[in-house]
Amino acid sequence: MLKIKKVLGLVLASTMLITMVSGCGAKETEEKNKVKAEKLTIYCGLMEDHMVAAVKEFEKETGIKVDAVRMSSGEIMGRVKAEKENPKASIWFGGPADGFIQAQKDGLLEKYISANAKDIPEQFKDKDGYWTGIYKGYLGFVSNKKLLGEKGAQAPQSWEDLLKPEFKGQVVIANPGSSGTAYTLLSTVIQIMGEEKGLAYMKKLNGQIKSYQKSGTAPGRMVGQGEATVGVTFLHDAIKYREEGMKDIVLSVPKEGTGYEIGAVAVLKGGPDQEAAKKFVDWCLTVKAQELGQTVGSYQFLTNPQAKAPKQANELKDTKLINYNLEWAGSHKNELIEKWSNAIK
Ligand code: S7P
Repeated sequence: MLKIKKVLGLVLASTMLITMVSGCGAKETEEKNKVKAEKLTIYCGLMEDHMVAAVKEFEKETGIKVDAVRMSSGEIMGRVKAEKENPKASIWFGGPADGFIQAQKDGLLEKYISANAKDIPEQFKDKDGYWTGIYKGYLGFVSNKKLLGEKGAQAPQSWEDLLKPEFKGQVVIANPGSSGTAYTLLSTVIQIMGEEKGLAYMKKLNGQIKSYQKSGTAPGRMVGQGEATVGVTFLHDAIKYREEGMKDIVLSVPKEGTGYEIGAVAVLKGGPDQEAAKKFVDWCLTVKAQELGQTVGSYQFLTNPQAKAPKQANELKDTKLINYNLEWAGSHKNELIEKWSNAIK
């Protein structure tokens, strides 16, 4: 009898154990499925290949499924504004912070101070936590060595040089209305020359323009392919094209100094999947995420002091920068673009 009781006791105990273990397994699977079900829609201002690499790594690390669309700054702003009542995306990833400041003023951003933001120096983030900087890039001139040679011209060394007769119809920039890069150009010129002289300069520059492109990355590519002699772009983009084989690319910087971007990330207000969005911001501030760009040819300086800057950025380390007033640039974005548009009519 005692023996039977013992056996029954053992059977009961092992059944309980199995139930507990399989219960744990079910819970784990349920947790996993929950993570798997998490998703995120991102509007991205970075180069396409950088965006793809970031999405792949973030998905791998978190299991969150990401849907990302590459657009220029002005396009992202337009899309987010149009979707204000029914937001489709939850993250704005990359592009100059001027656009983020404008978006914050328009009530389109959600405040989020990531725990990882403690690692990012003050000058690279919004003091109220609406956006956080992930990289820094310098504006400059890109020229085509072969075309310069054919004209007996030198690469521009100042903003005035772009107005030289040899560059008539040979300058390519993007449209400040669509492009964050081109807005950095407009705002830089106005910060250096003052509004009146700056707009007069942009009007003269308009007479030199071959074409206005949608994206600020286009001038480097066009100049590299010999479609135009000079352009204004973020210099790290020109380095990328040169590395990819456009050997005629030469870089130069205006001696008066140049403007720069702080590339940012932010949570969009009222977007779906806010928790996943916060995880994405957390991730963007990590060393690993910041060092990912250089593996696909994105050579900006980085905002996390522990992250290793790409060696290619070394070439730009002595660039003379102006004291770019980002807050002013962002707050006056709509107004300056309208004034520029009227000035070049
Ligand atoms: O990812 C490279 C990069 O230069 O692209 C952004 C650049 O402004 C292009 O966007 P737009 O088309 O709006 O001009 C920069 O933020 C970034 O460094």
